[in-house]
Amino acid sequence: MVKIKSIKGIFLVLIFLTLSPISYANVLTNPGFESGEDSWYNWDDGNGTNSGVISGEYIHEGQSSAGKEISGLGSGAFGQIIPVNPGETVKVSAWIMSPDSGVLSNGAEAYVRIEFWDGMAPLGSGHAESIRINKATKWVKLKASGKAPSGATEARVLGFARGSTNESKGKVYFDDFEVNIEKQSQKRKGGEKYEKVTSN
Ligand SMILES: [Ca+2]
Repeated sequence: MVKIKSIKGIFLVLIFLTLSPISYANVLTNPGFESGEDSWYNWDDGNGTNSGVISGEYIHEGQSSAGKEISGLGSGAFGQIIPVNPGETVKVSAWIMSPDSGVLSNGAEAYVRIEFWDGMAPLGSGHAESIRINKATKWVKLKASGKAPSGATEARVLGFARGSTNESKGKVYFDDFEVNIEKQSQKRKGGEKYEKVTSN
């Protein structure tokens, strides 16, 4: 007698991976400049064209904001350094304005910028920017979002001011930054794969 072995059915249970973002509440210290420059660096590219001051003159909330005055060709920023891991998404928002008394003009512009660094130097990719303002603007919330590339250990969150010509000028104020870091977590559901074999 020949023993016949037949496969009556093959059951596959698919593997489901659910991706659910884990988000951290605002990770910035002193996000609204109420403690002056505490935890922020006030960077100017060295030729004095982007001096920055903590101001009580134009405020989105509280008593203070961070102001930059553009006068010519150059860049400057108020920045804060956030530790990140590759693959995490950095979401930034900030309020920005340019007053009638110091209208951004002649190629002066301001925006939110995210740079990813390896701890020593900026990486070659992954940076993100919001839209730019380049004229008198009432308080407006700008947003930018970037994903930390391979090798990233920190994100630099910047309120960026830039003059693109020698005639660029104007003032810009930043207030109430918010930074959330989103990390994707993988949950595995199921994971079985088997054959049901019946012998006759
Ligand atoms: Ca403030």
